[in-house]
Amino acid sequence: MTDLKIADDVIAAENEKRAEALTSDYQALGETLSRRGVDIEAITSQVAEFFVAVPSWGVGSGGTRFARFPGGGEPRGIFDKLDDCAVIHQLTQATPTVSLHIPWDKTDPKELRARGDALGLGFDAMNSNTFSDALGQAHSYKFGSLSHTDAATRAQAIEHNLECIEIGKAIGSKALTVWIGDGSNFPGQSHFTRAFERYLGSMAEIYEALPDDWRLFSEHKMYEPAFYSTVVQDWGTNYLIADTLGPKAFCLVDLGHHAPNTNIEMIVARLIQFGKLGGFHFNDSKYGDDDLDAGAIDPYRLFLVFNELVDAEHRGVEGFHPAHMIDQSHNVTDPIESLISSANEIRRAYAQALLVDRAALDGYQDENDALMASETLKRAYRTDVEPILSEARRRSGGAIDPVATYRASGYRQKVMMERPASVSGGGGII
Ligand code: LRH
Ligand code: MN
Ligand code: MN
Repeated sequence: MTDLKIADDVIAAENEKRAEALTSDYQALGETLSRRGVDIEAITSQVAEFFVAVPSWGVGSGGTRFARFPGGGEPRGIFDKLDDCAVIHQLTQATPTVSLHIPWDKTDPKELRARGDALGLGFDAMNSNTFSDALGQAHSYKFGSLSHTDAATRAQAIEHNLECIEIGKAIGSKALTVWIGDGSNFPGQSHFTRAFERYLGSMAEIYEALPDDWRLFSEHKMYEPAFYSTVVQDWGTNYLIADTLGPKAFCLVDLGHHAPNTNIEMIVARLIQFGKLGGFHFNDSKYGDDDLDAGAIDPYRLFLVFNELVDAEHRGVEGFHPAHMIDQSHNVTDPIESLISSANEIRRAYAQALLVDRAALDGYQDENDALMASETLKRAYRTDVEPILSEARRRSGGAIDPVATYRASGYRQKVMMERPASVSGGGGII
């Protein structure tokens, strides 16, 4: 029996208000799509089966390096975070798993699993943290972790990743994501080749310890916290890592980790072509690793990424099952609302990509009809698929309008009474 955070009758009452309008919008969209030869029911079922993991670290207010302005009812620890994640899933029916970050979420794995089970939540990729020092650790990561010049520091960072695998095994995770902050701030500070050799050596040890049914994701990022060079700076380096380590190693693409204007969908296509796309950290950005809500800035780019994913699905690319995860930081919104909205935007991009007429597109590409090829994508993108998203949620027991239902439930007000106000101040997390 799942421990529901929002009373069923609140969802039912909110859905009741919107049911008639949804029925009529869904029917109208069904007719439009049927004229295009698309069966709305097939799309709705695919959308209902599409899931994305929420990051445990996303349900609290993030902050910037200047300040953190906590909201009310901030989670006090991992169990409060899981409660908040359960709310997001209950209303969206799109986020049945949580991605944990260790040591931030470190606690007895048995309790983690039990709480996850009680809330109807599973666990997606584990994330290690060797980009900040944990209390009492012997060696500092100030000058790097897996690529550090000092062998003892590297050993400590490797050991931490092995611990993440052990925790993950106990809670049913099947992947480890490794993002390191290693790099340099000054030309000459670090030897590019030697630093990368040391990184590869450390990663090989982590790879060795990986269970056979696990995947190892390396996540690249162009800069920050290192501002001159970063050891795993782009998808090319990331591909080299995955290729060097072996078949269980894959590249993770965080949408915010590229130079502005980078053609991310093309990177996605390349990684798919060479069997090394591991998964995503979805978010949006305007300038850098802004960690804004998915689809908030450039929803067309999100659609174009999904266009590549659906194209791969359509072609039946072997072994293609990327992990879908969100990685965001919320400073001015209620994090639960932001994550609800992002889960919906991600499903929206998926639904729109499913509407692309692939046979027509193939033809236009072969005939070099640039305008009609572009129009084919635009036609799918311009389709308002909201009735499909709402209907998929409704059929799975979620909310037709999840943000409105969340507000009507009074969940935030309730946890504000239970959870003491957390401290604001300078220096956020990521
Ligand atoms: C680094 C990053 C990485 C971390 C997370 C907190 O910028 O994207 O995925 O684990 O942020
Ligand atoms: Mn990330
Ligand atoms: Mn990031």
